[in-house]
Amino acid sequence: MKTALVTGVTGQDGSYLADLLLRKDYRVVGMVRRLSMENFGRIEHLLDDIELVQGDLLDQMSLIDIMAEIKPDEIYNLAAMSFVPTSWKQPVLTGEFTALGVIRMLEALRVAAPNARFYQASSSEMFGKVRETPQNELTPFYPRSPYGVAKVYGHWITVNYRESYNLFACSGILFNHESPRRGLEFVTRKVTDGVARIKLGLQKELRMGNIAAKRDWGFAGDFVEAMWRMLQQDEPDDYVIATGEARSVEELLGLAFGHVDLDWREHVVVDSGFLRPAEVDYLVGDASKAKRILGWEPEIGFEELISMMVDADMELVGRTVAARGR
Ligand code: NAP
Ligand code: G4F
Repeated sequence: MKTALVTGVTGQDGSYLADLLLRKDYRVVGMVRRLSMENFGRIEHLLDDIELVQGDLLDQMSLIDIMAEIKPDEIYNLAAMSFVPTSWKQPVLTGEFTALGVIRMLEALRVAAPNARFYQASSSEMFGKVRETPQNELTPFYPRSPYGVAKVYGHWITVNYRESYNLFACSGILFNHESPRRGLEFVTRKVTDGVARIKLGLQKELRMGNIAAKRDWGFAGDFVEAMWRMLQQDEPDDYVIATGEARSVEELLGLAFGHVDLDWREHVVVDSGFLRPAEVDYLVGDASKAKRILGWEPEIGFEELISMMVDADMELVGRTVAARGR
């Protein structure tokens, strides 16, 4: 039985990856940071099947101790401060978590688990003000946020440790991926939750930022499969993971409101408070290397993804409404 260590197991991707690794009969150890109250909402269904250890990307010794103790075969470094707007409000902390956190993980691996295979959660946000379209593994980076800059550091330090110490370290450059487990502040979930609240009478309007922005949106459940496949290859490498199709936030609004027979124009208010100091206008990925080498392709398309998310939020918000009525 292989042992996998997953940082960020309480997050969207961590929870889907833990589901997948359990299906593949791994021993799954999730690293969680100490909070005054547990936030196990996304992994509640897994708590009997996974082990949890306490550690923090800010604390080097905790990472070394965990790796020495559990002796992982595979390490998936998903933990990060992942919300782009917060990276302007807390740029130093973002650098500590999202950039230096990666080298702390790699240093721990180097001293305590040098034979473990390592996955780094890199991001299409590194392409930022894009140099070419679509973006592939050779496209130069031009990050547009403190988050994107931190991810560029995490990406290159992973490549550097692979080349310096001959580690099996891979970096997945993942384009946006979403699900019913997505955090409420990200645009897809903000919209699907907003649609459910409007449809069920809990709110009237939805305040949005730049609705012209375009993203290449896939399903998180498909994307964690690509992470796993990267660590099963003979050689470590870096891969772009994307659907190859870009949609605008406006198209997202049309689909999500339309799914419950609402017209988004009657409810959406553009609010300059949600605009970013520097925007990433248009991202679309070329995942042909992942298709060729990993045999990976997305299964769930954008329409199906948004319908799934609206349906899930209708059910969730519906339960809140019913509980209030009791
Ligand atoms: P998420 O839902 O925001 O989850 C982030 C996870 O990191 C949470 O489990 C969080 O723990 C943990 N974390 C944050 N700071 C930590 C620290 N100092 N020590 C230990 N754990 C810490 O993010 P996600 O969407 O699952 O994304 C997973 C990774 O992929 C992130 O690195 C993200 O930047 C990257 N990524 C995501 C996408 C995407 O579209 N989703 C695309 C490209 C790359 P708490 O629960 O305690 O807060
Ligand atoms: O959903 P978002 O906040 O995601 P963003 O900034 O693309 O970042 C996500 O994907 C990255 C991969 O490229 C990850 F690395 C990162 O961790 C995160 O998961 O915003 C998407 C777009 C942006 O252009 C934003 O300006 O939607 C636009 N948008 C328009 N109105 C909005 C809103 N975004 C948010 N969050 N809220 C709005 O009201």
